[in-house]
Amino acid sequence: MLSYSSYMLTAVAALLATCHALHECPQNTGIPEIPGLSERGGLPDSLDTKAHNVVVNLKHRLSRLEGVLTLNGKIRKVGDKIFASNGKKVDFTSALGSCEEAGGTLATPMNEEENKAVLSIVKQYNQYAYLGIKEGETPSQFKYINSMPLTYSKWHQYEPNGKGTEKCVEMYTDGSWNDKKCNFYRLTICEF
Ligand code: MMA
Ligand code: CA
Repeated sequence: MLSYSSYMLTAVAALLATCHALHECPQNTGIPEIPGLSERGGLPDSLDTKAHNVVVNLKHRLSRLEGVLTLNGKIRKVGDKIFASNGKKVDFTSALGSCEEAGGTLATPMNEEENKAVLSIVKQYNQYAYLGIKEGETPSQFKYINSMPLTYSKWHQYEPNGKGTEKCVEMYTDGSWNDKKCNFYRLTICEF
């Protein structure tokens, strides 16, 4: 979790590109200011501190919300990604549809750290989950949903073995992957 002072640093950095350029500087946002960060906040006159203060407060507020969701086991944050599940077991197409409807996509671990974050949700529900990976036209060539080739994989021993007959990918409860037919009921895990 980021410290308060790192929010301030991040926010001050963000001050360099703000509402003046957009000609959309709010007069009164109704959002309480952070104590000590007053209207001018000791920043250069050229910067619109009020708009900047809005950025600081929104970032602080978002991080508190993320803290609650993390504490309650509702989300996993890894870098800029957030993984979450609705707890529902559905086929691949439905799972992808639910994720996209919520503004995300199916969980697609791109490295060991992300794979572990998805695994922790698989373990939380004790259910295998479909990943955002599908087999291309060439058998055994798996790709991301956006058609780009895989840059990371965690195949179980002897997988993938479907050779064109198992076009989806599930995560087992040890974090390893298996190519699998797409019409099973698997836990929906999305990334945002
Ligand atoms: C099932 C199915 C396959 C998987 C094998 C592993 C029998 O088929 O889940 O995708 O590769 O089990 O034994
Ligand atoms: Ca398989």
